[in-house]
Amino acid sequence: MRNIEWELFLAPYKQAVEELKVKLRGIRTEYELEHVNSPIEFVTGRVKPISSILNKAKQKQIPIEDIQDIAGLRMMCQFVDDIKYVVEMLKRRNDLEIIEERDYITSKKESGYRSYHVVAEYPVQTISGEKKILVEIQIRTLAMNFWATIEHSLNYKYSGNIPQNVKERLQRAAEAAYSLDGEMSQIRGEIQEAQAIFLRKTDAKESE
Ligand code: 0O2
Repeated sequence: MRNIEWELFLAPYKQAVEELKVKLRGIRTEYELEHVNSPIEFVTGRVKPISSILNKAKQKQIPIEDIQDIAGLRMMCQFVDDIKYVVEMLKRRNDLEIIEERDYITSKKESGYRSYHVVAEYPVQTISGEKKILVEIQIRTLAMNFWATIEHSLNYKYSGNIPQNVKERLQRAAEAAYSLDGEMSQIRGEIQEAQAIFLRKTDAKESE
């Protein structure tokens, strides 16, 4: 594909990512306005780079239109239990339709990776009408995100061939992150109470 063709192909994906970043970040804002602890800590989004699209299509022997994560969003939660809640919230939305779910929390990947993935159809309004495109939303805890970000950069460094000893350390680190999530869940009430006090103090200061 020529540059202009890529631009045209990627335009609706870019639009979807931009729209969904605003919409999903808006959920957190609503919680903040209501002074209720948000199940969403932060949201990021990106359009897959062309080289990664080509690699994935080649590796999976599929046309590029079938790649499910050209438009990708990530929703980070403080607690593991928030993930289910966020997924249910996404299911109730009428601006997207979830067509697939992958639970890598109950069944972690061999690497140690944990996250909950949903693939959704999202309608983008274009000058030639509505275009339904696929978006992948990854929902994970802050600890899972920390691990995945580091493992992703190591994978990049070693071009997908991470040395065995580093792989094993990463698997152990993934378990440590999961156990951290477990510990934090045990004291969820305490943490949220402290955060509510902190929020009230910040609000009071701002209105002085
Ligand atoms: P990037 O750079 O994040 O875009 P497959 O890639 O075949 O395993 P599939 O069917 O495409 O899987 O979809 P899946 O498994 O739902 O999601 C793939 C994406 O999940 C990856 O995208 C990563 O974002 C994330 N992911 C999956 N496994 C791992 C892992 O072991 N480590 C890390 N750090 N992330 C993982 P891409 O295209 O690989 O990369």
